[in-house]
Amino acid sequence: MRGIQSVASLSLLIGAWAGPVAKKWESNAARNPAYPLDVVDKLEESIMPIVEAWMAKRAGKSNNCTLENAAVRREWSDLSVDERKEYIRAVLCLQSKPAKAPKDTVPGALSRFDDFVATHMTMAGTLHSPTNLFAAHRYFIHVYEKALREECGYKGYQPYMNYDRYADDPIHSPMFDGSDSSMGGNGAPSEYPGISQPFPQPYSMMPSAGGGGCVTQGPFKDMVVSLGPKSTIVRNIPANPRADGLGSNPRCLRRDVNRHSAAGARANYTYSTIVDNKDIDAFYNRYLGQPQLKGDTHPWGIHNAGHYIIGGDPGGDFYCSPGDPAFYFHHGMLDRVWWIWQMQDPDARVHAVPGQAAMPMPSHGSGGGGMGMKEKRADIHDAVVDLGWTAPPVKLMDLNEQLGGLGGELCYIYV
Ligand SMILES: *[C@@H]1O[C@H](CO)[C@@H](O)[C@H](O)[C@H]1NC(C)=O
Ligand SMILES: *[C@@H]1O[C@H](CO)[C@@H](O)[C@H](O)[C@H]1NC(C)=O
Ligand SMILES: [Cu+2]
Repeated sequence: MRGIQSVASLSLLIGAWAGPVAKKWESNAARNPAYPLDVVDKLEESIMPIVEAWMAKRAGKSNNCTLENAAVRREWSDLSVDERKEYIRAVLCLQSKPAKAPKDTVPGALSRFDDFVATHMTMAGTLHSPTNLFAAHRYFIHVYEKALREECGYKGYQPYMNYDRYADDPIHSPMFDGSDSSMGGNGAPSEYPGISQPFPQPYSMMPSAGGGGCVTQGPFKDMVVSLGPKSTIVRNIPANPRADGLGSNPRCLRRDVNRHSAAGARANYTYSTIVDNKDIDAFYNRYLGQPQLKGDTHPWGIHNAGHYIIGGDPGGDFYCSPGDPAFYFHHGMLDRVWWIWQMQDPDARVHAVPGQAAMPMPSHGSGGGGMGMKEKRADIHDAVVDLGWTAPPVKLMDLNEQLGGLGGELCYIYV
């Protein structure tokens, strides 16, 4: 270990960041030639020397997490077709395992997969306050990835969705083309009205892209959605037997794979969100599309834009959105964006938490408006992220470091 570290720091000293040490992430970094690097991918490549310098500085404080042993989360289409199928197998496995959620409070959780949906519904305040949004979703994805690996024998890591790759034609992309190595197809044409957005006319509605009905192709065509709805997004969905949405309400997976939404998550939007917002609150606000920029024809903010690429039910429902397995790809991308932002200036940014100038999440779809209370800055080091019975409560500030946080349990990078 010591030998490896000194070689790594030597390579830093001489300014050659691709030193002689075999890095797991380099050997894993195969790219799909169909997608040339976009501006955000290039920005990510450019931070690697900074990441390396940061890790050298953190030596002894990263809980044995190193760039050499870090897990690698990759973009969906950079995985081989067999790797994609292996991921899909693990998700289907999670959907076939019995739920651990308490039956009396969450009778609608039919599987381990649903456990995570129920957590997102019941702990929505914890997950979505300005202080918690980034960190709590980082933890949420981590525990989902852990369940795929530990309970379903998945050997890889959670893939992410680089929105820009699919923005032109998402329904014919490796994410959503309905093939057996995709995350399922589009929903059938329906009366889907689109999804309301927190912006004045003419941007108060994310228009339908023609889908919205049941997904009929691909690995999730027979998926049973049970929890929710809790918001009323899609017409003609049977109401949940319980007002809190936690009852059993078996129905199909509905989607409107939406290019209008994706247009607001193109690489130039993501790039600008990262590089034009040096302050954590400004970054946080822009990520949520706030305040609306003059003349912006796709003002959703990358968070909403990424969500409504999927839309439908439960993807368009603020509370139940993790009920569409594509949710984790979207929040994986957001986590990646946060990491790239942090690494623009790690000394100042890694431990920054959105605070007093952060605007609460605007109401979108239905629900979520003004979510959660702001923590007092003095209390931030005591703040806890509690995902209920899904995972042990952890300190908010332990989630900021992707490489070494949570006592080393968080140890991954994106390529
Ligand atoms: C780091 O690794 C060393 C040697 O294997 C071990 O003794 C130590 O407990 C580890 N520290 C943490 C925080 O995991
Ligand atoms: C991104 O590019 C599109 C045109 O391709 C433009 O309409 C939009 O305003 C740009 N957005 C940003 C944030 O630069
Ligand atoms: Cu969420």
